[in-house]
Amino acid sequence: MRKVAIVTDSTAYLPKELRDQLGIHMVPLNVVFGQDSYQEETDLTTDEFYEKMKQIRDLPTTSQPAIGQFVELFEALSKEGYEQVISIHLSSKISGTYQSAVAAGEMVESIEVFGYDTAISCSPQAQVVLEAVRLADEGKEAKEIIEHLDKIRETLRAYFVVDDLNHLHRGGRLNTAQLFVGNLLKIKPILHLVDGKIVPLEKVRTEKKAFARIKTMLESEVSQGGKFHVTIIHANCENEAKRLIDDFKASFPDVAFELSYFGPVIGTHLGQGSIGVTWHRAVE
Ligand code: MYR
Repeated sequence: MRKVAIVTDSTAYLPKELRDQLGIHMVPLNVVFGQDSYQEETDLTTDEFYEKMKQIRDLPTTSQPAIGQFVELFEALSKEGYEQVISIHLSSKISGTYQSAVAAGEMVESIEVFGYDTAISCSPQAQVVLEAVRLADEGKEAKEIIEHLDKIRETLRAYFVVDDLNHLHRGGRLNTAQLFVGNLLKIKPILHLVDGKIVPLEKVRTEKKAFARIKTMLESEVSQGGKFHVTIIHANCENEAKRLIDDFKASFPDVAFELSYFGPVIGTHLGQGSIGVTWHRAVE
């Protein structure tokens, strides 16, 4: 049995079968429709969420897990015999999930808890989790694993294009000036995360131009060498994402591609039709 337990939150969108197979523990974030609160990936699937979105007028909100959920999990992991936990989360600048995990860790004395802020979310967060599992299975201690995760975090990239910037603004993740410029010029800014916060990277007028620009950024990194893994993430627009994968594959035949999805919590903030292109470079 590994000594270090690996915990993450639902926004890594790691399929349940994979989590079970690899012994990854997941704490869900919540989506709130009026009076009804749902834990994503647990009692609300992504398909159910986008279906519900078609039927409602008042858009949902989201919330981080309660500290008590982390406390309960860390206590259970301690009872199971783990000595350490690495709790890997979405950017602490866009959600209080990481802070909740750290606070819970300080409350549970029987096990050493290390919070890890990926400064990102979704598939790039999942890649960090998978590397942590690999190293934990090799018998590495938490501090050694975290040193390696820091190197991977440096290589994580996430660019995304949304249909409607109002979702991000309404949820407080895009400031009014950024919303104003986007709406005024009817542009489709390429968004990315800088120091864990969402900011526009470049203003382009069409989605086609946005993806062409993202391709040139990938090209400039791939040309420097290394093994790359790209994930295209979609908010209920799978066919478009698949077409984009085919298009990217034609330009990068040696790169590994994967398809993923923006689940309920991230989908609430980005809106249906959003597409992300993320990648990381393998680290020795
Ligand atoms: C909460 O209520 O605590 C969750 C807030 C989540 C905000 C999500 C904002 C969008 C992040 C997009 C990341 C895209 C990475 C590929």
